[in-house]
Amino acid sequence: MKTNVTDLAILGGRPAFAELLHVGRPNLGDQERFLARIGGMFERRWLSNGGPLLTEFERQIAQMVGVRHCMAVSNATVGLELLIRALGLQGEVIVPSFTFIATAHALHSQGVKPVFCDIDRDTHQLDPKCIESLITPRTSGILGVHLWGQPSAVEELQTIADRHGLTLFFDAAHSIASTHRGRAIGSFGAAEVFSFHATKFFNTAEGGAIVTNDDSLAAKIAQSRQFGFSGVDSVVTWGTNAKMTELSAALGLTNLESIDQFIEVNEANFQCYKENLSGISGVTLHEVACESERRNFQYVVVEIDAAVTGLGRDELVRILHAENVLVRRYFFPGCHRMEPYRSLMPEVSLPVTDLVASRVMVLPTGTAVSHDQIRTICELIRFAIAHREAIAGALS
Ligand code: T4K
Repeated sequence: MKTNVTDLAILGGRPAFAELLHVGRPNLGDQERFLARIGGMFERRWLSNGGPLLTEFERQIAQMVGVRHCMAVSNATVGLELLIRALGLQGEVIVPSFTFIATAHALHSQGVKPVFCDIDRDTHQLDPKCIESLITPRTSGILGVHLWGQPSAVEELQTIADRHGLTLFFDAAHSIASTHRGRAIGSFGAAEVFSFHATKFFNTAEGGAIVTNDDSLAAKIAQSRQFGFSGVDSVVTWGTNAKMTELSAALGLTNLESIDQFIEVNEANFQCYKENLSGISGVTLHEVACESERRNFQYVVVEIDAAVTGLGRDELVRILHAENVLVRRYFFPGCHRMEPYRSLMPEVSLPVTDLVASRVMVLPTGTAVSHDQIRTICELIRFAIAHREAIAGALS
């Protein structure tokens, strides 16, 4: 039997939402200002290949991050691929498995083996203690992921990379506008890659950017994102088409004007969840360490301990989906349990990743979600756990 709004209502729960509540509903800036930019684009008839909107967008991102170079790209996955190639990485690169599959695929597509490493139980970031035992003569780099918009253990990773002559670089897909020790994420390692996908709190519909202080790396990437051209008819290197359009840059410039407001909304949403989830045993909000640091509060992440709640994460996800709350199980089950890696490396064992991936649930946030809706989501979670026996019967 399907548990739905009516079932919870019969049990005395509050009927939930008529509309779907998503994780990853886009935040959007001022529509008039976006249309004005698009008006200029129509007049110029310049749509891609390095137009004025793109140039200005790259300038503003570089300035915000405090780096010399920003190369906007069509998405972060291709940005990672370009960067891996431009860094000349070969053999093996150590990377967390607890990340979106694109991180691993970017390495694999460039002929580099992702060597999956476990994460820290508390931070969910790559665990520096697990890295050195994975280093072999074939290891060329470490790819950290600043998961959930929070920093990796940057200093520890850099120390290990330096000690073994490895290149450290970062997947910063979640992390624009967050800082670490007062420095913007984007300015660490050899280079970092942001995602500006629609589901990110700051978006350009599709898009991303590679940011670095390395002049020669930036020059290589600028060429390789445009087929390897240097000038009009001279191709000097391998390349692909990874260009961001003027349309995306127009959205990026518009959304940049509202980025502080998006963060304020996200932070207030996080606090609202914190208040309303407090006291539910077995439901732990993943804390955002933000003392004297800036955080974008992009994701609201909870861990469900089924031994305490009596209701597993997956059951809770089913119940919330039935109530139109489309929570997500990011990043279940971990890249090492997805193809082609599961078949290529069946021996990989990552106990902390497995544990965290089996417990994590990501809740809706952003400007499309109201505090009333958040309170109702928390009420649903509380109610489902309190009535777990009746609900478990209905689910079976
Ligand atoms: N590295 C990391 C660590 C990443 O998390 C990602 C991407 C990447 C690299 C690669 O970045 P990109 O190449 O994408 O720039 C979504 C995003 O597509 C993906 O960008 C993101 N991470 C990942 C965490 O989430 P899905 O498969 O969950 O997307 P989807 O289509 O299920 O959308 C999620 C929810 O958002 C849906 O419930 C509907 C809602 N939505 C989505 C879109 C596109 C909207 O309301 N409006 C929209 O326009 O991957």
